[in-house]
Amino acid sequence: MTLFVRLIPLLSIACAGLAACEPAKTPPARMLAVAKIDGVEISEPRLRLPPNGRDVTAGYLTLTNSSDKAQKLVGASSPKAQRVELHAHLKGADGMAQMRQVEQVEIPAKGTAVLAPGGLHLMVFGIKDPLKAGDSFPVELTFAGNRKVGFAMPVVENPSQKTEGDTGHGGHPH
Ligand SMILES: [Cu+2]
Repeated sequence: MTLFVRLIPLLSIACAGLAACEPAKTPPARMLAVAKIDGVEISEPRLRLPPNGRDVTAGYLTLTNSSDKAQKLVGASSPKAQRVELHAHLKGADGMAQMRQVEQVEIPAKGTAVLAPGGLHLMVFGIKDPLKAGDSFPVELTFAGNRKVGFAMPVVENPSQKTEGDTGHGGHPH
């Protein structure tokens, strides 16, 4: 009982100390998960504003797998687009990077898959309504086992007025 009474003031001091440090421990907002499925967190989603007059663009995000088994992203869709494909930039026989559709993106156990400019990306075709920066674009990802998760991708400015593939030497198979 005596011990218990003595501990209280010590704990109070410790808690006050932690609270003071809290702002520095807050993770950057960009890493906050917007959705989670089977141990995979989706963060940093963004859709590049389509270049002028186009209805095609690329979307990016980060997939963080906290589970102890690999997970596979196998597809994507949006009610606001005709179709969404998984794409990668792969080196062709001529050594030039070309954009290609891929069947799946693996997120290793306790690992990360980053979809970013010049690499893996979501390719969005046939966008139905004109977009502007700041809009929310709904996307649904499908993981192996037909597990689906939906979230919104913020539409971001595209200073280059290009989309993936414009510099990829005609890599689009369609
Ligand atoms: Cu692409």
